[in-house]
Amino acid sequence: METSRIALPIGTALDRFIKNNQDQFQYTSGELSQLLRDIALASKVVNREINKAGLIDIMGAMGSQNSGGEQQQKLDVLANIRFTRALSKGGEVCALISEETESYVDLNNHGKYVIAIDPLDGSSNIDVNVSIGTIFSIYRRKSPIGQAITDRDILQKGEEQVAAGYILYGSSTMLVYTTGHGVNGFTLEPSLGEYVLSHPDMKIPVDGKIYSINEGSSNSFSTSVKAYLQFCKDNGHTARYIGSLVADFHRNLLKGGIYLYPATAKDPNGKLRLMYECNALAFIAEQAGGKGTDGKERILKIQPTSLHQRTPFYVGSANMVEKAESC
Ligand code: P6P
Repeated sequence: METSRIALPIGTALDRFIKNNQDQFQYTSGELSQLLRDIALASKVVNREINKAGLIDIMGAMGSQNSGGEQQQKLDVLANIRFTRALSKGGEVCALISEETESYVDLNNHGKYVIAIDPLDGSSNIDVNVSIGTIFSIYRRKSPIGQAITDRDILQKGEEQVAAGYILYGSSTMLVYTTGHGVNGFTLEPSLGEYVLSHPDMKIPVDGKIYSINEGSSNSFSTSVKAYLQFCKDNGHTARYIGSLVADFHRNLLKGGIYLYPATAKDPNGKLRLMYECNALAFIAEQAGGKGTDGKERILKIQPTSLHQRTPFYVGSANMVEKAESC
């Protein structure tokens, strides 16, 4: 007997979700849709290249360095080109801050938004097939539209973000973002090329048993960081560290946990970047009920003084971040 196949509902596509929630975005209706659509499109292109990394000549280093003197991988440069093109075509962005470029890129004086992006974080993991990610923050420009971009547009505190998110190129490709009204996760359905709502209203557990830190640097950790790590070990916590920020952050967001990148001898101000790594993830963490600090104050309260400045970063379950701060 013919059994009828039950067609599973496709679920809410990203475009539909944005339109359904447009009223939450305080600016004129189409802009956020356009921005997120541009980012989603670029991520699909990058995702396709990443999935072929072993087969075409885009693995390995470019032989050039980025703003922080780190070796650029070929995919770093490609991802930066893809996101820059997508965001300039949309016309909504006046300036782009990227890990891959020394200064900000002036895109369109009539654009209303400034975007800070790490096009491909953890890219050194590409060659060993470990998950990597894109991290982005969206700000509203401060200067009048049509005028030249100023530092007031560029060096904004994390609390000024109007939206933020990440794409995780992992066992599945996910886009997770917030506009300040909670956090929602979308999974790419490759056969359709659509991001579909898979993790509505994401909340990070208030406590957890996972701590993520590179203990290879522990000789230079402060006594307070060492004390917190000892607390974790005395309380049977599990160490999980992939060495790819977005992957570590995403796991801890779902399961509860804390990611720490404190000051070390090699990186006395921490390794991670305020503008295009920490601000976005701290915003998402807080929107999901967690915390993001530099060990003393909220990341989102830090006034940036330079595009590529680094900061110590403690992010994840609220109770775990508070405990780490209290050590
Ligand atoms: P370490 C990747 O280079 C990165 O920026 C993050 O994705 C990752 O969490 C961290 O640095 C790893 O740094 O010093 O532990 O190798």
